[in-house]
Amino acid sequence: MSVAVSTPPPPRLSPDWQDWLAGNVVRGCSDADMLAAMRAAGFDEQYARVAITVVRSMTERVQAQAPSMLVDYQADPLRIAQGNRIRAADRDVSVSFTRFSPNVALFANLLSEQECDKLIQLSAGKLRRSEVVDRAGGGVQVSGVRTSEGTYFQRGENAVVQRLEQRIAALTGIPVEQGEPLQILHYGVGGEYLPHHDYFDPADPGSAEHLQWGGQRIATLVMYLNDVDAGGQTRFPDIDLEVMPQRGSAVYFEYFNQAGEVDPRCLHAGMPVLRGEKWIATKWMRAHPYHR
Ligand SMILES: O=C(O)CCC(=O)C(=O)O
Repeated sequence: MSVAVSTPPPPRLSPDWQDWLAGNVVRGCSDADMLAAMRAAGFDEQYARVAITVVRSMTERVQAQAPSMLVDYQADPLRIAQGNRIRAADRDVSVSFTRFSPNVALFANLLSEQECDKLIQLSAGKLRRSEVVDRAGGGVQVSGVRTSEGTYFQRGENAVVQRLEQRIAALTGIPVEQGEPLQILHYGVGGEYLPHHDYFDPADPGSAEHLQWGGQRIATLVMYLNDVDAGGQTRFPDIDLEVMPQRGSAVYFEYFNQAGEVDPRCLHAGMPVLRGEKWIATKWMRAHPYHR
């Protein structure tokens, strides 16, 4: 009688490692470099070789089938400058954490206290109810989805804005010209921004109008201008992440996966302010120079 031998199933490559491999393939990394990194992380050599071959062939097939998605915008694993402490134009900025797919980074001291105060002071007299994109008709409209008030500064409008824009460009690698005007937002108690995406959904009829001024949005930087006593965190429900507003810090996130498609998991919300008030500055960045 023959003996039944049960072979254990091979271990699965985790989604994070799959994304890591796919991202490196898209960036043109060699198999040898990826193999060395996987070996250093403790993978068996034979297993790593097979994983690299499989992910490379799948990624290259997707790239070949979707060239139009890749032409307009080529996503990188994370665009920000490398290092735990980054010289961003005139200021050293600390990176508190990063995560990938979707890509998110938290910066600890992007703005000085004086800069935060200055932006609030320059905005305080000219706030108007915030608006959201009209997804059906184009343009913008007031909506219960977003109950803040805000104002804008054009690119380079004053010295503090100019300085900040240079800093953001140095940090993210996204040129100043691709930035939309800096938005300053104020939320009172109960003020919130319900879960939303910052990119323009290609399926929405209203998106075409917005896309003509610099193409798709690719990334957001939310800068916290004050400490909030309770609530007001920026929440990413699909990745279980909440960032507490702390004066001078900022959360940066990108919307594309490594195949160049929008990644809906960058869904985010400004949670209701429970006590105190919340001031932020938001920079939305485009795939191409923004002109309007
Ligand atoms: O208020 C926040 O924390 C988030 C702001 C936001 O979602 C945005 O400006 O797109």
